[in-house]
Amino acid sequence: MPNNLLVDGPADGVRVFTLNRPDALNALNTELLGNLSRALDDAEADPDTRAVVITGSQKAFAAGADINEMAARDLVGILEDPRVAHWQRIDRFSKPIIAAVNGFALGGGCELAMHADILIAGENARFGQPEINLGIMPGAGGTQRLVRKVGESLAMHMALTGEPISATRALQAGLVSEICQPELTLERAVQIGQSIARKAPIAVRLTKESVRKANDMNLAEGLRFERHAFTVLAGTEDRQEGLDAFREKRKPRFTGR
Ligand code: CO8
Repeated sequence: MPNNLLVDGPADGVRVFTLNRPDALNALNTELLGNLSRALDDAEADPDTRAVVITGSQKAFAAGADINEMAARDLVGILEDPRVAHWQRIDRFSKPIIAAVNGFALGGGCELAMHADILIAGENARFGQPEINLGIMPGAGGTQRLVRKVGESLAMHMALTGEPISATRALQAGLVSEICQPELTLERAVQIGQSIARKAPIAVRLTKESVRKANDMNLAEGLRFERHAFTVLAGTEDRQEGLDAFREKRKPRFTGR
């Protein structure tokens, strides 16, 4: 059976994961999610990996959870669903994740894209939560992350009608940060990953954590968290290096210390 997750790199600090179930439009079955989750464990442990890119094919980033697999699960099967742990693993990943999305990002595919910290979309991308058409609802963050990203009205529209939105609409709504030609989506995402890979790793880690706290905390708590993180960075060698390099008009050499 072909490997349903291709792993490339790290090259220049970036590892690329390509979802590879072309016959099912990269539908996320338990095996694929498990492979992604283990690949993230490896990337987490590897100091040479500073950012990861998740991508699919030109036709589909991922067309959702695997409907055949889901149909075979009853209530208890869903209650004890092993996929939940895999989604949590993706959510816990401490390094930046960039999604390079072409084609369909539907249901679990849209939810996976929303686990990314930066989302780059090809002009042909379609984002949607069509679960309602199947008599179910989003189950991996599609009602929670979507509303935080695009606001309640559009999130309700998407989740209640199942209608997908275009890349342009996703850009306007703030779901994606950039659109490009489909052939360039992956290249652009890797470029962004490489740019992040050149920064000070502890500063990157704390920045990601701090920005994400904005979803979980009120403003006063979030500002307190940011202040602590900012203070912690004062103890790093990379902070000294960054400030010295600026004043000496040279490029910094960050070591992750
Ligand atoms: N699961 C399994 N197989 C799929 C899926 C899927 N989600 N999507 C497409 N496929 C398969 C098709 O069955 C077809 O297989 P075959 O050739 O053997 O018949 C093949 O991929 C190609 O698909 P189409 O022929 O349908 O291609 P089209 O270009 O005509 O249509 C669409 C593309 C519009 C994307 C269409 O395939 C479609 O509507 N797919 C389903 C989209 C969907 O409803 N997604 C939501 C799934 S539910 C979900 O994601 C819930 C997540 C909950 C997570 C909870 C975790 C704990």
